[in-house]
Formats: sequence, C-alpha cells, structure tokens
Amino acid sequence: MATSNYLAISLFLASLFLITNHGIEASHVVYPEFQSLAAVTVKQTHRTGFHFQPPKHWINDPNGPMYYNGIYHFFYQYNPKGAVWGNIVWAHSVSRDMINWQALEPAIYPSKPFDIKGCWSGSVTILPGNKPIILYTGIDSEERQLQDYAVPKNLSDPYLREWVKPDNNPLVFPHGVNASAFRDPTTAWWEDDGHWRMLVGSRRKQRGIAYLYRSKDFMKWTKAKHPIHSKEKTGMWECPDFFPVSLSGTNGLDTSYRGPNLKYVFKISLDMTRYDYYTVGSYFRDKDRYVPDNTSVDGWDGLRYDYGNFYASKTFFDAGKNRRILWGWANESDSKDDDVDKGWAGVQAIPRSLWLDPSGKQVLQWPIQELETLRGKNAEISNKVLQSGENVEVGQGITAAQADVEVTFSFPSLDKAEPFDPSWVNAEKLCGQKGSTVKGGVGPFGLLTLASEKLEEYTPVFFRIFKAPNKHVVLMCSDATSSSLKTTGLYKPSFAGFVDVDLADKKLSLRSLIDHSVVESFGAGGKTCITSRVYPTLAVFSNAHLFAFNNGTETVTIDKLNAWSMNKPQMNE
Ligand SMILES: *[C@@H]1O[C@H](CO)[C@@H](O)[C@H](O)[C@H]1NC(C)=O
Ligand SMILES: *[C@@H]1O[C@H](CO)[C@@H](O)[C@H](O)[C@H]1NC(C)=O
Ligand SMILES: *[C@@H]1O[C@H](CO)[C@@H](O)[C@H](O)[C@H]1NC(C)=O
Ligand SMILES: *[C@@H]1O[C@H](CO)[C@@H](O)[C@H](O)[C@H]1NC(C)=O
Ligand SMILES: *[C@H]1O[C@@H](CO)[C@H](O)[C@@H](O)[C@@H]1NC(C)=O
Repeated sequence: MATSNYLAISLFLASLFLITNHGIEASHVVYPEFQSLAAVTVKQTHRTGFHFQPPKHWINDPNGPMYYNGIYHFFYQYNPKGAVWGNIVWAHSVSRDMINWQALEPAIYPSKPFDIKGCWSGSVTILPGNKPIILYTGIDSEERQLQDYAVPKNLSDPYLREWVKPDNNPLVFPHGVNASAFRDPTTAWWEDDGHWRMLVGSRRKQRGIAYLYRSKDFMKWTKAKHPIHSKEKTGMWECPDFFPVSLSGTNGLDTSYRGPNLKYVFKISLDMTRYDYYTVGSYFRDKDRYVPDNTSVDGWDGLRYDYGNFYASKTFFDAGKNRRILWGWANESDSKDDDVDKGWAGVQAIPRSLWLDPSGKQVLQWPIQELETLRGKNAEISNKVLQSGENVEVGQGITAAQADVEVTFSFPSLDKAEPFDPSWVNAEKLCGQKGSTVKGGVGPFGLLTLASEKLEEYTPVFFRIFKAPNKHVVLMCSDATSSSLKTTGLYKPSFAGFVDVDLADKKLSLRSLIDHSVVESFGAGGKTCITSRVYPTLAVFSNAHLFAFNNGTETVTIDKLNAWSMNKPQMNE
C-alpha cells in the first residue's frame, strides 16, 4: 500500500479507535439494560441448522478447544442471562465429532477475587501425564486483567464437567503492562531448556504486543524481556495464537512439536478492525522471537483467515486425527435490538482443518470432514455452459436454506479479463464497486445463495478475474448488499478477498456452507474464505433458492456441481 494511503488509513483508524474507546474495549460493548434480560421467545427464522449455537442468548469467543480421551471439548464466552454481551461465563459442550454437541454446565464463572468481575478468553494446554489445564483472563474487583488457571476436578469423569480454580491464582499479575489491555493467554508450549512458554495479548499506546511468559512448573511465570512479536499502529492484540505447521502435507503438529521442515503461524485479532490476521514465519528459539517471512505482510494489510464475520479465532491440535483445527466466532450483522428481539446472537463458524499451502506463503482451510456426515439429498450438475448473463437454478428439491455446495467452474480463456488498476488494494472496496450486477470479462461468476425466487433477495458468492501487467488477479466476493429487503439495522458489507491462485488450468472452485443466516465460503480449495451473516425476509426456509450465474462476457462452464441438503445435528438442546 502506498505510504500516503497507509497514513490516511492509520489516522482514520486511530480516530475511530479513540471514538470507540471511552475506557471500554470495543470488544465488550455494554448495554446494561439488556445484559440480564432473558429471552422470552427464541425466534427461529435466522437460527442456524448445523452451526454451533446454544439454545439462546449471546455467545462470542471460542475458548480452550481440546481433544481429550476421545472427546472434543469446546468452551465459549456466553451470557447465560441475555442476548447482548455481559455476565460472561465459560460455557462448555462436548462432542465425539465436533458436529453433534451436548451442553454441560458452565465450566468457569466469576466466583473468586481473581475473576469476580469476569472470566474472559483463554486456552487449554495438555500437561505431561495427560492433564488438561485452562489458562484464562480473570477480571478482579479493580477491573485489572489477570491470568488465572483452572483444572478438572475429576480426571476420571469422561466429560470433565467440573473445573476448579486453585487458591494460588492468579498466576500472572499485570506487572509492567497495561492492566486494562492484558488478556487471552495462548496454549503453552514446552522448550528443551525446561521452560514452558505462553503468550498474552496487549498493547502499548498504539503498538500491538504479544508478551512472552516462561515457567518451569506452569505455576510461577516470568515475563521475558522482549515480547515474542509486536507491531506499531495495530492497537490491541486480542486472542493471539501461535503454532507450528508442517512444510508438507495436511497433518497438524502439536504446539510443542519441534523438528525440521516446519514454519510457524502467528495470528492476532485486531480490536481496531475486528478481523483476524496472520503471518507465516520463523520462530527463532535462541532469541525467543517470531519473525514473519518477507512474503507475509505484517499488520492489518495482511492475510486474514476469513474476510467476513470471523473473529477471536483459536486453533488446537487434534491428536485423535493428527490435524490442527480452527474455531472462530461469527457475530451478527443485525442490530442489538434485533438480537434482543430474536433472543440470541452469535454462532461459531464450522470448525476448519488448517494446514500450510505448498507455496509456504499462506494457510489453507477446509471444513472438517465430519461435516459431510450431515449431507442428505443431493443435486448434481456437470458440464453445463453458462452464457454471458445466464442464471441456472441448482438443487431444486434440496433445502437451499441449509445446504453444502461444491462447484468447479472453468473458462475457455483469460483473454477477456478486465484490466486491473494497481491502486485497487482494498478487495472489499473493489467488490463494492464491481458487484455481481456489474458486467465483467471473465466473471463475475459463482453462486447466488439464499436467493428468493425472483431475486429480490440474494447473497452472491463469486469470482472476478482481472489482468495485471504480469499476472492475473482473482477477486472473491460474498456480497450482502442485496441479501435482505429489510432496510434498517442491518450491516450489509461487500466482503471480499484476493485469491492467490494459479489459473493455468483455467478452473476455479468454490464451496459454500449455507445455513439460514450464514454463508460460509471457501475459494480455491480454502485459499480465501469469507463468512457472511445475512437476514433474508423472503428467501427463508423452503422459499430459499440456489442459483449459479455468469455475468461476464466470457462463457463459463460448471464442470461439476454438487449440492446437498444438510441434516440437523444434535445441537446443545
Ligand atoms: C470421578 O468420576 C468417576 C467417573 O464418572 C466417578 O466414578 C467417580 O465417582 C468420580 N469421583 C469423584 C470423587 O467424584
Ligand atoms: C491501557 O489500555 C486501555 C484499554 O485498552 C486504554 O484505554 C489505555 O489508553 C491504555 N493506556 C496506555 C498508557 O496505553
Ligand atoms: C525473502 O527472503 C528470502 C529468504 O528467506 C530471500 O531469498 C529473498 O531474497 C527475500 N526477498 C526479499 C524481497 O527480500
Ligand atoms: C447480471 O447483470 C445484469 C445486468 O447488469 C443484472 O441485471 C443482473 O442482476 C446480474 N446478475 C446477478 C446475478 O447479479
Ligand atoms: C460484527 O458486527 C458488525 C456489525 O455490527 C460489526 O461491524 C463488526 O465489528 C462486528 N465484529 C466483531 C468481531 O465484533
């Protein structure tokens, strides 16, 4: 990005930040009148069929996901009393497949001086001897952010229902750091020097920081002289995540794994922009520093796990299937009043397997394979040519409001690709200018999800291909502009990201998980992912339709498309 642009945007963001931060973190907007207002009814229209949700009320960050003795545990920030943020506890659910969930009693809730004003986000580490331990941020009576721990009361209970917070809490006081900006401890990792390491997100003025702490016994922690990483002008770093990825294959690695042929991924959730950014880089153990590769932009111009509603994400190593799994929170795009009215707010995105792209420059993400067990009735299209301006309805007879769609498009040539203007650095802005209705050369083509029969409402997920001097540029959009006839209170962004993909075979693939108010899409095998929250008024339940479309001058072929109705799993009832 040009320096002048950078500066303008920094200043803009800095002013935004000042406006939204009257001592309250943007992450925790407080509505005292609503935070303990229990839902009377739970409105069904936009509730999801197969995404993770409790039966009612507010949820936010995923916490401490783990695989333990054959069972997946998932904790999350939850308001048991209302549909806006407040009264936060660590709700707890268990599963054998991360698809069907059983709700248990909250694992952690405010009860001790070291967490009396809040039990905020954190992570699990599995200690030697197969003993899980939670590190989380507690808020004390002086509103200070402390790092606390909790352990299972009874390791023989297969569900680890009860957790205890020993009296030697807190483990870490905010010494020499800003006590109002010190939270979200990571999973710890073990190093050969006999010390555990863990990170805590923070900031100093506008510099985002991940502080590094070391401990021999997991109880006494010492802050390292240098943070593991920091970056100017990025503001508060929430929910840092740091883990190794293998240079080859799709298997995940334990967070403490050491060895050759790996890189590291470092992720932060930027409170300033409310998106999750990551870099791929190296961990220099001698200095205990992380350095992003020169192929990864560091800061809010960098890569994101998801270019839509996806925040506060966290990974864990699934030792059962040797993979690394990513969880992320997809917040609502309606208003607080809508949330109070519908009695619920927030879902978790479908858990994703995550591994390093063979290029080494980014990660790939794909819905966990277990999701496919929900696939029901199928509709298929192959070798269907879409002329310029043509729409085709797909999956008649499947539940288009609750579906999984995989499609591969091909195009005969790239000659008609529109010229790319190098000043187009902001994908979302570009998608706002060149939506699905603006004719292109190669593309826009893709899916019209959650569409009403006559297209009064639809959420298009599509590609547009541009020609730059030495390469092609692929834009992927998930555009909520026309998603709902409701005109007030909805946030309808033209979410978009660029896709770093080789077009030599003249093909592009797309998968979309459509779930009433969620459209979660994976472009080019998981190179670029976008989650949109939308609130159709006509395209609901059996009135929702699914189309494929082509609005470029070049013809496009649906090589193969498969759409499945998705069954409802057991979901925390
Ligand atoms: C621990 O859990 C096991 C298995 O559920 C149970 O049999 C045992 O009674 C529990 N122990 C205590 C002290 O609660
Ligand atoms: C400490 O953090 C709080 C919350 O982010 C912020 O309002 C305050 O300005 C910070 N103080 C300093 C000195 O950076
Ligand atoms: C990036 O780093 C690699 C080695 O890791 C080096 O070969 C390359 O020249 C660097 N590129 C730039 C633009 O600095
Ligand atoms: C395709 O373009 C035409 C003309 O600009 C527009 O009316 C139509 O809505 C577009 N189709 C989609 C799916 O956006
Ligand atoms: C989700 O909601 C939208 C619309 O209200 C906001 O613009 C986003 O900032 C918010 N995202 C998060 C992570 O809170």
